[in-house]
Amino acid sequence: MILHEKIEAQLPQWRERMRVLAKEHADVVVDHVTVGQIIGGMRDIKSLLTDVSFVDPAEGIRFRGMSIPEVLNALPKARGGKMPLVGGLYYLLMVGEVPTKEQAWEVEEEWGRRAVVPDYVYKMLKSMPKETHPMTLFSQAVLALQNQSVFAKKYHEIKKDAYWEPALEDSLDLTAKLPVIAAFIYRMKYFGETRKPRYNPKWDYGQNFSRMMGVADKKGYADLARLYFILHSDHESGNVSAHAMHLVGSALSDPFLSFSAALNGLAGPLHGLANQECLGWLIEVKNKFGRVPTRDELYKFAWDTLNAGHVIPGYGHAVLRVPDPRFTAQMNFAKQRFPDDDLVRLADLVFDVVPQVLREQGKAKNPAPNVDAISGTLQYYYGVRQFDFYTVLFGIGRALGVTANYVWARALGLPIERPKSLTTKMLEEMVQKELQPA
Ligand code: CMX
Repeated sequence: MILHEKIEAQLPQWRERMRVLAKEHADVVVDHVTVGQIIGGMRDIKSLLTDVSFVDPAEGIRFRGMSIPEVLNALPKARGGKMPLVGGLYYLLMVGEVPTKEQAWEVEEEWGRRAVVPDYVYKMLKSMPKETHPMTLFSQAVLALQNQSVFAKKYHEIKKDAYWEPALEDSLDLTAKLPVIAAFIYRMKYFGETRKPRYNPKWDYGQNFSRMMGVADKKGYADLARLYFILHSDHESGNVSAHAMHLVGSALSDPFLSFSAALNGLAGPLHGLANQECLGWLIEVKNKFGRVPTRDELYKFAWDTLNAGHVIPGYGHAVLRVPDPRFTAQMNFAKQRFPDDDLVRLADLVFDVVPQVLREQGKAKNPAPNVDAISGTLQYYYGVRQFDFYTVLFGIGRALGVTANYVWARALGLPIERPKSLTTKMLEEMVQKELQPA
């Protein structure tokens, strides 16, 4: 299997780099930690290791060193579409090289062979109460698949340096089944349909998802699915979903257990749920005016939101200090395909007005849009209007990045995570010591 061969070939070199760092330079100081960072959610403490992606505050995410425009340009495109094959992105994240079209298709074909979801998972989903949140169903389905884990089965039979191999098997199985499960949840929850979705190995990941969701492809939803999964795949290791996957995986819990945990974190309103809030705000604006407002009307509405003590969703970022390139890629997609859509015009106007308002308010460190400022708008255009489903879409994409990290964490033998805690009294004593005259 192509990913297996490519990763195996790189292992000696990566393991040697890790050995040199860990054995010969373990005492080199990387960062210092302040009281504010300990109380403030460990913000910005440089303490995680990943080579899969890096967020540059002045530029945004880079996947394996490549910016979003570079990735979208370089990866092989899907047949009949303008967006790259998701299989090509998975190859890039796993291997660190841009694949040829054939190599990208090898990943797609692996997915095609593995995209069968066992009957008991469907039965379990069907037996859940109707009002269950789609993210709960999604996470449950992943957990239910855990008994299929090759990693869990082989754990006692193999040595540590071979863990990455069943981890890769599980990662491919998991990522192959996620679009099938998500589409089933979508059709079941909102349309009462319980037919098993059929993944056609002749089509790529995006096309299959579009067909299984029942969203007519003539309008380009397959391309949006490809773009969406690529853009949401990875954002370093410190965000809640990626970190949850890494943390649980560091206990050698298999990829199904670990990814279910990642989804539970993604389901939180401060993380993956934010995209639905952004669309909600845009629709609130549109409903209030009954049309796309003028610049002045929007300026006042934005100030009213702030004065009411609310944030403007889709703007600001904990790390980024420029417009999120994931926002820009999605805005370009919308402007190229449906520039006259009211919500797209509104999102564009908001992009013009809100940064100015946030700058005038002077609080947000970054007044620019983040990925969520537009992502819901695109789904809405294609008829996926069930807001609470949007985080499931995020979850499919996020699986690509976090499983690549999982495989490499096992390949490099990264140990169980165990930071040290302090008590409040200890922090106060440290502060007192600092304040005492020398
Ligand atoms: N509207 C109003 N106020 C904002 C703001 C916004 N969009 N963004 C930041 N601020 C405020 C903060 O609430 C904070 O105010 P207080 O000092 O009163 O607490 C102040 O500006 C400083 O915040 P910051 O350091 O710039 O931002 P944080 O790192 O604390 O928070 C984020 C980042 C994304 C949570 C914040 O910008 C926000 O709430 N944005 C709106 C919600 C949103 O879009 N979430 C999606 C995030 C997507 C992602 O993480 O990928």
